Amino acid sequence: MCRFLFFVGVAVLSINALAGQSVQKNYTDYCAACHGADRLGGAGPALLPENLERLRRPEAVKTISEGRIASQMAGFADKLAKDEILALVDFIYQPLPVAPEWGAKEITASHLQHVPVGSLPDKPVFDADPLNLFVVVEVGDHHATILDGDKFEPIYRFPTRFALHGGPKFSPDGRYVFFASRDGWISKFDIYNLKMVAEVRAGINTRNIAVSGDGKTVLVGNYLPHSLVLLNADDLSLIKVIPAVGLDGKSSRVSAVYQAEPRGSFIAALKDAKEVWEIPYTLQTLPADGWRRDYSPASASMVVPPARTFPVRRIEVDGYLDDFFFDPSYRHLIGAARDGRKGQVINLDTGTKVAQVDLPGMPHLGSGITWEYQGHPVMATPNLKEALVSVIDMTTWQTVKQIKTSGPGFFMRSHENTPYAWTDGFSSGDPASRDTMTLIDKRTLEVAQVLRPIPGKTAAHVEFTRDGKYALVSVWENDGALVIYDAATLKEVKRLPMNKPSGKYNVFNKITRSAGTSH
Ligand code: DHE
Repeated sequence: MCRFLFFVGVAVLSINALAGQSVQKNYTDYCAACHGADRLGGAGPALLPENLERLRRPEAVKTISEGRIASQMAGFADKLAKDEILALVDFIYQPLPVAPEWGAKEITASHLQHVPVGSLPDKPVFDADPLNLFVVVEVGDHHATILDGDKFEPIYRFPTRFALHGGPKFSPDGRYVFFASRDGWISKFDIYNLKMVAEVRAGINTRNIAVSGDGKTVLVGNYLPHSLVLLNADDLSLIKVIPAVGLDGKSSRVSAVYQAEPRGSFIAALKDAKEVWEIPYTLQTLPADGWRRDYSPASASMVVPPARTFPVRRIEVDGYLDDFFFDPSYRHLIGAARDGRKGQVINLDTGTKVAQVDLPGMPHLGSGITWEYQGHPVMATPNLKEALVSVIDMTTWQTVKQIKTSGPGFFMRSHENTPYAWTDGFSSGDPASRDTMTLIDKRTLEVAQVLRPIPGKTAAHVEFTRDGKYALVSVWENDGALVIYDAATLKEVKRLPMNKPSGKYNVFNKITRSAGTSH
């Protein structure tokens, strides 16, 4: 009996070893040329579990079998058997045995300067109003479209890096747009000349970027490695890498980075450290309170960081905060943990917690917006788990109202010149609400209307033209569209076919930090 078990055991081990060998060999033969021998990516994206979170396994099987339309990815169903494809899928969802390096050396080596800095004309090559353009990110086939916001006509469509995430960020004059991909590629695109200027890979798994208010610096937040990366905005060359290590000595993923222009600083959210980091990018006088270790105050009461040294101010907080919203002055930060029911309000000047806010349904603070309600500034955020929009008074930090919507939302938008705040039902598991847009009257906090841009198809993410007269809604499907509404009559005025348009960003609204849009 024992001998029988021994032989079975040896046979199983041998089969596994063989399967392991063949999957490694198949990976080397068919995948490594584009995705890298180390799975860290090359012409194709990195194939690591952290980077594949948005790709469900059946979709991965389909991609390896059939390829991916409008990309270099070929199908392998004619070369690999079904079980070999399944083994490859299992393989790419396995973590790497050793955490990969991605430091200054690797970042610098990845740098691509497509166009010399300052060599392109300073005048747009098109007639459209450069401040009323939209940058539309189409994640279906990894492209972006520059759209004329007056005529609603595409001006130019170009390929982006694989899986962009977070809002693209603009230079202060709106001429350049910066993108981040989940694979860590940061790209700078010249909108006036419709040309990619430079690219660099700043991480292996990146969250998002922020561009400083003076337009000189780009900050990148990474999950892998645990780092912040500072780049020169003109050519995306490396300034420095800041390892994300908490006061307890443990390293942390960076959840997100933001730029706080009125403060002349960047703010970073850390996923695994009970700290918020502020990194000044200008010669600004900042209060000394709350500065820790990395920077010694020059005087007891005031701190003047030297130019472009990017010291880190650590603000210790009560718990993990990984999703942020700011009041318009950037004096207060509202932070929440993805799994928490309470948000905290931190006064960034003093570095102290000043209030707690009720956020019961897992808020998506990154989508929050603000407006004046009965003489008070309020913020509103959708909730990922409940069909509610939370409206919070930003002077008392009390909940003014929880507004019932048609489904849990993901994105929310408005504009100074429109009475409605629009939110989707994108986070709903129910197809009956995923196709809706709920319009909330900002004056009454009542639901004014529920729209169904294309019944049965997922609706998401709204953005307004610079004058607030039109709202552009994404129909989040491969055969999707931008559905453009007159924001006053709520009548559809145009429909543009798009391939899963994840988000669209109006240059003017972004660079003027409209209260109705994300910053
Ligand atoms: Fe996002 C913005 C975090 C999943 C599409 N998302 C942001 C921001 C953060 C964030 C912190 C604001 C940063 C910025 O714009 O610079 N997103 C997260 C998550 O933690 C979460 C829930 C899980 C994750 O895997 O990262 C998540 N996000 C998604 C998606 O599944 C979405 C729908 C599809 C995708 O592309 O991955 C998605 N997130 C977006 C978009 C924005 C965004 C389109 C920009 C919104 C804007 O209007 O500015």
